[in-house]
Amino acid sequence: EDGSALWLRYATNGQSEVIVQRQSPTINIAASELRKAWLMPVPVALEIRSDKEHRALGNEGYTIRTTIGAKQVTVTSSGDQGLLYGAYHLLQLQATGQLEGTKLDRLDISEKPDYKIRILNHWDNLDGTIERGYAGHSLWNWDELPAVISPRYEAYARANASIGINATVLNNVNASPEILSANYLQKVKALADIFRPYGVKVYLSINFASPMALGGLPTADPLNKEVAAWWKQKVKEIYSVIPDFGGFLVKANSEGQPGPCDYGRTHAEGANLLADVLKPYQGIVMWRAFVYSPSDSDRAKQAYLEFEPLDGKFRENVIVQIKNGPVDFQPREPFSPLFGAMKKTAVMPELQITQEYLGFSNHVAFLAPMWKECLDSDTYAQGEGSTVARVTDGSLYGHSLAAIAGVSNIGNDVNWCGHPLAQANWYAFGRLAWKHDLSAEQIGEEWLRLTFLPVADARTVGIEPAEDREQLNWLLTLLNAEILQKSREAVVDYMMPLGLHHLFAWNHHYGPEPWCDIEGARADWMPAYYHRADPNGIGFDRSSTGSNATAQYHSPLCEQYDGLDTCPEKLLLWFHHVPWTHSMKSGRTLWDELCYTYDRGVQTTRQFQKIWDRAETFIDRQRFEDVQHRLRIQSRDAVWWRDACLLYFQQFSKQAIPHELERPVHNLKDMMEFKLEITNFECPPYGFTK
Ligand code: BDP
Repeated sequence: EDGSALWLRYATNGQSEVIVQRQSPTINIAASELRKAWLMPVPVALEIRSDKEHRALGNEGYTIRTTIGAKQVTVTSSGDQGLLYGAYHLLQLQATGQLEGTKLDRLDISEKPDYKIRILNHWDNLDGTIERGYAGHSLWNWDELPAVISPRYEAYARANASIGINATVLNNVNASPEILSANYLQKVKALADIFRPYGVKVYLSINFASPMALGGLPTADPLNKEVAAWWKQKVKEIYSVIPDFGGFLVKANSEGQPGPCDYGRTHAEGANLLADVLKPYQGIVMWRAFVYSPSDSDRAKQAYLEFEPLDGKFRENVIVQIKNGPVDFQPREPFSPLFGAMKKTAVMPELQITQEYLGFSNHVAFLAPMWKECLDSDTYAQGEGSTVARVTDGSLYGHSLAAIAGVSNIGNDVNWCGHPLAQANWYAFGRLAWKHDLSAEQIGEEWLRLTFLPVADARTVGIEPAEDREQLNWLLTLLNAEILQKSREAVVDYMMPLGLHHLFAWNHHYGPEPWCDIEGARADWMPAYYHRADPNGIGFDRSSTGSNATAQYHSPLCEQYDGLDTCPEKLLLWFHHVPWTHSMKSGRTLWDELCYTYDRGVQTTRQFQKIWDRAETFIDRQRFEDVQHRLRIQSRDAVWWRDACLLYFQQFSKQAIPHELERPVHNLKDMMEFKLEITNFECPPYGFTK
């Protein structure tokens, strides 16, 4: 059992009756999945119907109903894609035990996605490495494509389709111009052809200076006629090869990437150039708002300052892609104030599935609670109820373009995601992109059942199935409540308690380096820029007495964040520089509260080990031991984080660690001397080992 089957562990006895009206590549997949895996005693019919109800659900939406006196289950959609999604839904209900007894007789399900474009962003380079990838190398074997087609390409498309993901950006946002060469477009076409019947559309990241690098032009100025002509021709070429190509993702004028600002033009002028040439083909531009320059005071304010004034200046087929928080995928950030600030422009959230700042694929961190926190945040942009979800799903401002992106955690590791439990994050992204009001608890439970039940069932057959089943259900509920649901908060506790942020080693972002200070490096890449510890206190003053980033939020949030006493404590040091002696809601001083929070992170992680060991007799050895091994690393790392941060900050606070708490087990000097060598962002086998 190597984990390669993901959450798709349906039985395959190949007996079932499936009734189809007509054939198409997509319907054929739906029918074949059902024929192989449908075990219930009634046939399934796949029906295309464009009545009012199903037209309203769109070609990806569907209904599932028990019909003809409970003698048949019918999946109905106005489009082929909806039938495929409906088929997977039905199989998932079966696999999680939700069709047992009389439930099958009363099916009445109606589904429709909240976001039109549910897209993965692969940060995969053409040389096979993955930026911030911790599950091996790229799945795309560019050297062998298009001649050699790995079976994993189809398995990838199938896994995505099974959770409703309908789009993918194949290459890194730090894009090589090469991806648009005729040679590479043939490779991209080969992948697009495999993904198409599964409803997964291909997009590419582009390098804004491609007209120079690839076309030999002297400039990439978006207002230059030859530049525009070059893009027009290139886009024509792309569509002649891939007729349903989705469009471009662009990282421009960010972290050294070229962009329109190099020529004194705005982001809107850059985006519109591409939007205009893509428009005749219904292509779109996803233009990233991840911009910050070393000169300005507060990095957290810069995307807003740059983009908010451009609202209304973008073409209709441009969507601005915004990271969930204003800095950079920290384990906890407030939502980016750009959500709700741009009203005339469609905007989309960019979430990070890969755990760049959450322990790579060594630490368990179920991210659904973090993404929910962002999506459910009220921006108050149009009064109460203007959540980030509603700002981005198109409903608040009536945008027809609605999308959500997740930076993928997939590599060519056999189990796709490195950590066996990290598969839950790929799954959760798909589920939330489909329906953002699903709860993290439900998603966790679904994933655990789909991933572990069928295997355990197969193993327990013939022993005491009923009794085992009960215990297994109990165990999965426990794993969900006590590991998955608590895991992200545990990471926050030991990496960034109370809103303290960006204490990561500056290049690899794995371990703690609050002391890190590299000569000549950008100040805003150094931890001291963020923690600002001094003898008086700690934290970044973003209130009206400081950088005034709080003013970028709508009332009443701006006042709430601005006040030291009204700011939620989990974001306190994000928004305020707070005296060590400040009295917290618990009655403790800030210093003591920090100590307690770090310690809680360590204790919770140890608790994960205890809980996981209970799974030993139910879960196959390979996955059981793999997780057990990684939890050991995580527990050691949690201690490393706590010791490094507390001993370092203690130099400023000059206060003792409360006597009732565990003592540090590392020396500050050792930790400061330790250098973790990580090349190509691969996952280190251990954290601090000295
Ligand atoms: C940061 C990563 C960097 C990415 C950048 C981005 O450290 O590797 O290129 O974001 O999103 O989080 O463009």
